Amino acid sequence: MARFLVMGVVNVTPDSFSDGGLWTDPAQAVAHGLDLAADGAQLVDVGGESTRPGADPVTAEEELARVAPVVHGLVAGGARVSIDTSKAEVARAALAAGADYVNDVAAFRSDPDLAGVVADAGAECCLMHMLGDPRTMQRDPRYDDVVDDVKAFLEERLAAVVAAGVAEDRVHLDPGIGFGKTLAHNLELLDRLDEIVAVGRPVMIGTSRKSFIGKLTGQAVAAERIEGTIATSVLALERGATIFRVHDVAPVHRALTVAAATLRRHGP
Ligand code: PMM
Repeated sequence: MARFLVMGVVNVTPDSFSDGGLWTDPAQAVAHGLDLAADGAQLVDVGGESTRPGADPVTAEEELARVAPVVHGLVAGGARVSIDTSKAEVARAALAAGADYVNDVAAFRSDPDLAGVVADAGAECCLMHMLGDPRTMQRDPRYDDVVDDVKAFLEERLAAVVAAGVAEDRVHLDPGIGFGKTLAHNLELLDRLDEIVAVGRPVMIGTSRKSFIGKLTGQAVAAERIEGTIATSVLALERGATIFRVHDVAPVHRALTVAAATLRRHGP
């Protein structure tokens, strides 16, 4: 892989925590995604189900109705598209429409057919750690050792999807910042991210605008948490992460470009 890859976020949901309701019109969502691609996003991640704490699930029909026109429009516009879903039916339709990456916050646990869909398409995928589900995950999350526990989970899920037919070299791993984690858990995962990188697969990190940044800075408005997004992304790059899922693609891409040029192992 190149030095790093920025994944731009387009949530086609009424209720995502930082951009919910902004991109429910498909034409506007497509235009926004193409803007993110022009800003440096090599992948545009399209999501039709909110995963914010407390969110209720949606049906596959509803999710597909939200994302299908956006995936089609982005592919037609020349963008590389990722589908953010836990459902095989949604992933199958998105891959058929030209997406080639499946980003699942449930790490292929919630739909037994998802691994087969990804394997058949030869798509890349991301397995993310989450404790519980979005409705319950922020209720007093506990770990023996958050990094050891997340790492063991990701190793188990990697083995499971490979056993289900997905080629290991198509799989990326994500510790799931904010998904069943306290502020202290998130900071420890970021600080010790090299231990997740040591599993041996490319690591994705998603700190963009998340509430732990607001807890540190006092910023209540998610869209204003850009400096914290940049600080944590640069730190994660230094620890070995290579894929960055963010809303504010242009500033994060510029920051990572400078940081990567500075780190000897990433080269000029
Ligand atoms: N975060 C969100 C949604 N999907 N996927 C991965 N792989 N990693 C993340 O950290 C992640 C994700 C929640 O953020 P959003 O509501 O702004 O999309």
